[in-house]
Amino acid sequence: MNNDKKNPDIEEEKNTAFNFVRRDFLKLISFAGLTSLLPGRASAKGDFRNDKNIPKQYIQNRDNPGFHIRSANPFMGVDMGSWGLAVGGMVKNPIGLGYEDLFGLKMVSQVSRLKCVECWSAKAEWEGFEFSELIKKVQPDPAAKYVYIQSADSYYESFAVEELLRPRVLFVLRMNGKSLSKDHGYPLRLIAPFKYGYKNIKYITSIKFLDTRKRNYWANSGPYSVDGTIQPGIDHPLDFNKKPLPINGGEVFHFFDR
Ligand SMILES: Nc1nc2c(c(=O)[nH]1)N[C@H]1C(S)=C(S)[C@@H](COP(=O)(O)O)O[C@H]1N2
Ligand SMILES: [Mo]
Repeated sequence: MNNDKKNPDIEEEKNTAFNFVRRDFLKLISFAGLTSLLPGRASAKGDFRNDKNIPKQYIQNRDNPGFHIRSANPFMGVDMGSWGLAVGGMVKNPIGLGYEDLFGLKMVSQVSRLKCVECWSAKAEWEGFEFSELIKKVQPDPAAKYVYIQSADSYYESFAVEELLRPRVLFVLRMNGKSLSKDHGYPLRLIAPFKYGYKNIKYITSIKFLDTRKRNYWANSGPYSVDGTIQPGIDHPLDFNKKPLPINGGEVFHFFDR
C-alpha cells in the first residue's frame, strides 16, 4: 500500500492483532491478483481495492469520518427494477417480497453501534423489522435451525435462527431517519449489534432456512469466524476522536452512547 500515510485508519489499526491479519491478508491476495493479471510486472505492488483504482461511482471502502463504508466486492449498487427479497428453503410458504411490501411489516427503531473487526465503531439510529415478522409469513420447518443470507454484491452470511431472533437484531430499511443510502446497504441490510460488522450483511436479496450451517464470506476469504461475536478488546469509536476505549465483548456501548 503506498497511501498508508493518508489513511486515517492506520493509526488505530496498530492497536489490534485483527487488523494486522486482515491487512496482510489483503496485501497477499491483491499481490497475487495483480501478478496473475499482469505476469510481466513482477514489481506490481499495492492493493487493487484501493479507492483510486476503482471507478468512483462504485460502492467501495471509504473512511468517511462519521461512518466508514466497507465493501468487499465493489459494485454499482442494487438495481431496484429487478430487486426483490426471496424467503424460502425449508419453509411451508416460500415468499417473494417487493420493497413496498417490506413497509407493511411492523417497524421497530433502535440506536446501536456497528463494530468492524478493523477496530472502528460508529452508531446510528436504525429502523426495520424483526426476523419474527418473516418467520410468521413463511413458517419454517422446525428442523431448519440455520439461515443463509445472500446479497446483490456476491456477499453471504450465515446464522442460527435463534441468533436472528435475539433482541435488537433488525432487518433495516432506514438509517438516521432516511432510507438506507446506497453505500450503507439500500434497500435492505441486517443489523446484529453483538456481531462484528462483517455479519451485518447489506443489499440482502435472499434468506434461506436450512438444516445445516453454511459458512460466510469473511470466513471463506479471510481469518474470521463464522460466528463473529464481538470479543472483549479495544475499540476506536469514530464519534469520540478515535480514542482507544476498552470493550467488554458482545454489543458495544460507550459511555457517550444513549
Ligand atoms: N453485502 C455486503 N455486506 C457487508 C459488507 C460487504 O462487503 N457486502 N461488508 C461488511 C463489513 S466488513 C462491515 S464492517 C459492514 C460495514 O457497513 P457499512 O459499510 O454500512 O459501514 O458491512 C458488512 N456488510
Ligand atoms: Mo468490517
